[in-house]
Amino acid sequence: MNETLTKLKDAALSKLNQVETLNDLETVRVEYLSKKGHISLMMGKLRDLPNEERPAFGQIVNQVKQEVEQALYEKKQILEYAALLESLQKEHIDVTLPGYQFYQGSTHPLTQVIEDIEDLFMGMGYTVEEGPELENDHYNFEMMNLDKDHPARDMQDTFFVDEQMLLRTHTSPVQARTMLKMKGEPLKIICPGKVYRRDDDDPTHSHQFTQIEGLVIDKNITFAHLKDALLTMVRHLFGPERNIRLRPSYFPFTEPSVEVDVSYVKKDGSIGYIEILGAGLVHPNVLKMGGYDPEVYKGFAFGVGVERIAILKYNIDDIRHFYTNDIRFLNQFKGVNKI
Ligand code: FA5
Repeated sequence: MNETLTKLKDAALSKLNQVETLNDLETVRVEYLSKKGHISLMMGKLRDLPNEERPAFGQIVNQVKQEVEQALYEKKQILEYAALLESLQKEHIDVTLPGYQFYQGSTHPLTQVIEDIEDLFMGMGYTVEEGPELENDHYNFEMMNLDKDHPARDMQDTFFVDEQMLLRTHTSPVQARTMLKMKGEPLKIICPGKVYRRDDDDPTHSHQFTQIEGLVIDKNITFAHLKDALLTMVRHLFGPERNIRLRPSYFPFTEPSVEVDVSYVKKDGSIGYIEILGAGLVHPNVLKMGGYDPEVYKGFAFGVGVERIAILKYNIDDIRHFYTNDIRFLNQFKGVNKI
């Protein structure tokens, strides 16, 4: 019996010695140490032996079992270490390689101007309203006192989707929409957004640009309130040194109406003026259509071109820079305002 056990042990140890993979090691473990393995079967033989032989036999089987288990454990350590080394070599990481660069973006200069103006007016109690870019003729023109055949429509030609729907030519339709929403209550709003016109592109004109509308309706509103709001905005944007110029103008939705120009230094050093907005006191017809009694309520309104503000603020020579997405141009506006 002892001889059988010694052979069994030698065979197990020899197999363990030759094993090269963890899979093969498991096969040997199952063969010798599992429930139906050779060593366990030898344990089973204990029952067949006379009582006096059992302790000695049990001791030897246990010893064989321990030796095989120990050899298996050591082999496992060796194979696992080898596997670890192999995978470390395969997944080798070069910590000296430069890391990925994460570029910090920034908001578009036009967005920066819009947010700056929003902050200013919100601080003065205005709320921000928005309206659709695909607008109904009714709001874009008719509610703004421009009938179907009004000649002033020519100044704001645009793309009509069908008889009734068009790409809005200004942010003024948001005036009409808000008036109807407010149902005759006093209001104080600004409305930023994109607008579209059949204008030929040049350094100060684009077929698509951005406006911010302002509208205040209350009792006792006068032209002085309008002038104060405009001066506050211009001084906030350009500093107290900048001059503005108010020119009498015509808009069907305001009476009287003005256009406002801001001074700037031209490339040759001379002073020029660039128009930034149109404004006026809200026309009684517009108030009436919006649900306000013009005998009780008055209002002022303005529509400012955001690109024109940005052109002046950052000394930009061509409006088209805002749309061509040249990263070298856009990178100059990182952190210009708080972002
Ligand atoms: C209007 O659009 C009126 N709705 C403004 C207004 C609102 C007047 C409320 C009275 C009361 P106007 O067409 O002038 O007005 O445009 C207003 C501003 O938009 C201009 O002063 C200019 O700054 C800008 N603007 C107009 N056309 C263009 C264009 N093609 N490209 C870039 N900016 C433009």
